[in-house]
Amino acid sequence: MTDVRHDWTREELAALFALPFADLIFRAQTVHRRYFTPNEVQISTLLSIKTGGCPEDCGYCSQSAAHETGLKATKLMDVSAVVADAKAAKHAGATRFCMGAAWREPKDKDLDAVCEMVSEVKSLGLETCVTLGMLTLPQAAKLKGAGLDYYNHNIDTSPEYYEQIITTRTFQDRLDTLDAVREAGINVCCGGIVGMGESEADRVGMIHALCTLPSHPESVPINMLMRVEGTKLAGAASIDALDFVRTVAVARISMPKSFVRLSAGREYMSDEAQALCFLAGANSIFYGEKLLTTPNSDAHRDRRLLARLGMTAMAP
Ligand code: SAM
Ligand code: DTB
Ligand code: SF4
Repeated sequence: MTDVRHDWTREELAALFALPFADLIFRAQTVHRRYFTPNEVQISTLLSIKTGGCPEDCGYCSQSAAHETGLKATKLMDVSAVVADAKAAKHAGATRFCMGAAWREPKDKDLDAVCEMVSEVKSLGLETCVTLGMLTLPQAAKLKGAGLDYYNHNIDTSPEYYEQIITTRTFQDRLDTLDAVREAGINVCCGGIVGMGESEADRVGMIHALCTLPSHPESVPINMLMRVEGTKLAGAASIDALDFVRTVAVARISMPKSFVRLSAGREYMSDEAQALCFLAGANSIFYGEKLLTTPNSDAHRDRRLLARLGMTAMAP
């Protein structure tokens, strides 16, 4: 019997969260080794190609126009500048280049420019990923035509907690975009954030929404909230690192073939906490000094950490 299932119940996932820590990690590591080469990590680099001034009101985000964060809004970058950054990322060891834009959805003219970026970055031999907000099927098809490998669009949290975080688009809107991306034949990168004041039941609900999708996302980013001054969630209580590790483990067990990405928040984590995340089945990270607008764990520290753990970067 395969353990890739789409019929997980919330009760089953809650029971995983409640396991003694070592039992949970043992299970996650066992599943991980069934589907992946152990000790290998996929490395992506992020670039914000259009920063700030976003009309959405996501409570965590430095880029929402609803927040006074002191972030300077920029126009869409030139294709040549993006390509220069992608070359540098490749040189530093990334195999995937992820471009993010602070839009509710892309306008046609902007989408044309992003398609050009995608095909240029792809021609460097990098995998491509973009996150541009909501998409229609024709827009997704256009990106696919340009050679896009992955589209990132997170559900962010459980369906129940969602309205506490975002009011300008619905959970269903997110699912509709994911459907369009899937139908266009693009790999789906979809996960969420922990540390936004959600309950454990909400973490169960978030993983449940992901692992009961008709196809599991190929990539599942688990972000720890980056608390940004001026955002609605600036004062959120920090979460227990072990609860974060548990979320990674439950994602690994419930979506065995997906890359689980240890995303935002590594900056806040000790090397030991990150090592536990890898042990729990995380096998993808963002590499580079910045995420989109907030600091990332620095590249020097990452190289040292991977070396200390005997881990290597995955070949493209
Ligand atoms: N505007 C697009 C959208 O929201 O679909 C793309 C960019 S958006 C920054 C991509 C994802 O990054 C969000 O869905 C959220 O999950 C994550 N993110 C944004 N700000 C974050 C923060 N402060 N801490 C952790 N994750 C964050
Ligand atoms: C995802 O899940 N995490 C990345 C990526 N997808 C686009 C973004 C993290 C952003 C963290 C906050 C910032 O740097 O603005
Ligand atoms: Fe805009 Fe994306 Fe930030 Fe939401 S997460 S405010 S959609 S940039």
